[in-house]
Amino acid sequence: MKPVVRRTVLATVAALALGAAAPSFAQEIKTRIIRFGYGLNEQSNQGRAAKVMSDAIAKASGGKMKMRAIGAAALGPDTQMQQALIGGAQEMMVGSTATLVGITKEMALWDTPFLFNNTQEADAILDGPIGRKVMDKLEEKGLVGLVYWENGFRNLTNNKHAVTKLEDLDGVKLRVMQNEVFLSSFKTLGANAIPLPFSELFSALETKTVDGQENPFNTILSSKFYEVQKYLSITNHVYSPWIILASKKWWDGLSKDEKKVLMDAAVAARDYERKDTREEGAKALADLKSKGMQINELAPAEAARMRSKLTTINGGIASNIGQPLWDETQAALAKMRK
Ligand code: KDG
Repeated sequence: MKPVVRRTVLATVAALALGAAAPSFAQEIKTRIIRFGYGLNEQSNQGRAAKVMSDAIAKASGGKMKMRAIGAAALGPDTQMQQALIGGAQEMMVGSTATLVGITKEMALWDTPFLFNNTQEADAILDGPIGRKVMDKLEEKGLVGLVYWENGFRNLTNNKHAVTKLEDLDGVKLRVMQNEVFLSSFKTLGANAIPLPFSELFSALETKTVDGQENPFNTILSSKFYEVQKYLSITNHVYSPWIILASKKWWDGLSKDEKKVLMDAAVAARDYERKDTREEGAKALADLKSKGMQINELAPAEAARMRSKLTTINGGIASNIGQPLWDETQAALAKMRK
């Protein structure tokens, strides 16, 4: 070995052995690749926000960090991606908080029917101390929560008939997220609730394995559920958040600067995503009507009946997530509503 090469190798080995930073050229070459999985398609509000986040990371890191946004559940459904993050086989994802309740039971707080009356309440609680407290519970399970995005208020679709009153759900085979609160919510309403991953939902509707489902207008449009669903009944029965997650195994190995790049990009993408979701949501309803869906709103008296029936499960949610967290949330909402 030539003396100059030998000296460089020895210097590198010595520097690394002494814990000194590796020679800068090693850092110049290394680009950090981030696999970011999500379940909706690229044209959805989720896909558009993932692109915004990817661009923000590339810009802020000068190209040293590259987020590959991989949609349409190509990396698996939410639950599979969550496990991949915990094991360190995947770096990041966005998915539903509802599919996290098997990992962190406090996430079920966000499944509470009619918890939020509007997006202002949702933003204030989710982005405030209570949302952060629930998110921090993820760390002991190997996940890091960065921010919440908006999935939105959920509404019913089905192929049997318009849902104009509680009784119309009797016996309807309704797909729900894999989550105890959603299961008990719709069993309470008389539906035959069937838990399925989002990635299997379109084919389950198409093959009539299920009669209906519930999701925000944006998702009903971007996932083309109007092609296999006739009736859309506006219930706004629960506000669903999405959550940006990182693998804790991976996250703990990042530098402070890298973590700041990711957090800043997640926040910027959140603000974009909420604005985009709300603007597109209003248009989506009109689009769904133009695509032939028969749309109805429940009469106030019927909506009130559904609400009082659905909220009978709240006691079970409170004991599951812990009465103090439940009481703190209700008190914060009461204060906002004064
Ligand atoms: O990543 C897609 C799902 O997490 C999300 O859309 C959840 O609303 C959801 C559903 O119905 O599965």
